[in-house]
Amino acid sequence: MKIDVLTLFPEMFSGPLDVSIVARARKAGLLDLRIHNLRDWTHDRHKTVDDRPFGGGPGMVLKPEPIFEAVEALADESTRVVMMTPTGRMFTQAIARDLAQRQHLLLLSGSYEGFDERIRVLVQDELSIGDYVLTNGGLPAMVVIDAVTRLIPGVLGDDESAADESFSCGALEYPHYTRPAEFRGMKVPEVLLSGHHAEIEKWRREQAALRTKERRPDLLK
Ligand code: 4GS
Repeated sequence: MKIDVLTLFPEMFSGPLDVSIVARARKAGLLDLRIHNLRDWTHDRHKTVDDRPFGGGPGMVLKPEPIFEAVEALADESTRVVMMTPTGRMFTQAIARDLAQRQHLLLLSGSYEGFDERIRVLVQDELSIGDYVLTNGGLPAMVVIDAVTRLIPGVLGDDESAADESFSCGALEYPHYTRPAEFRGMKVPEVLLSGHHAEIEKWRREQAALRTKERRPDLLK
């Protein structure tokens, strides 16, 4: 899969995408990730990407021209162009699964400024990572890249993906324990030490259901 990102802060993207599973996917050639600076599609000496809003008011607005030129250069008919914005639909695991099927994504990260409304004709999808206001769309793009990358076939080992399958079905995870069996007076539930696989399975299912009911009843529609 190929993912292009258009941002005013390409330097933000080094670090999170250079470690762990995403780094491994890139090295294995399963993810071809390219970060582009929006300023590369300006033509003036100052590399201007923004301007004052028509109608007045505070703040600046990202000009349409560099964004149109960049999208025209980076996207074709098969590209899914996705804009990161709090006005988008909420990003979920189901959307991550859908995006992971695509050949090519182009993610647009806004800055502290808004996009000129007319760039919306370029995008197929607008996504928000949650109801809070960030300083720019870099983190939202990285959240999408992270969640999508681990779903690209071949990225997770059999063990890693099997562990996910069993409880990514809309419930919260069951509680996990490792050694020691007693730590500072806190004991691991007896059933987990029993070696009785059917009983363990049943306990985990119950715990997952209980937790989901208590903490995230909205997931149990
Ligand atoms: C989000 C969000 C966001 C909104 C970008 C204010 C700078 C900022 N983008 N999910 N302008 N939450 N964007 O907060 O996607």
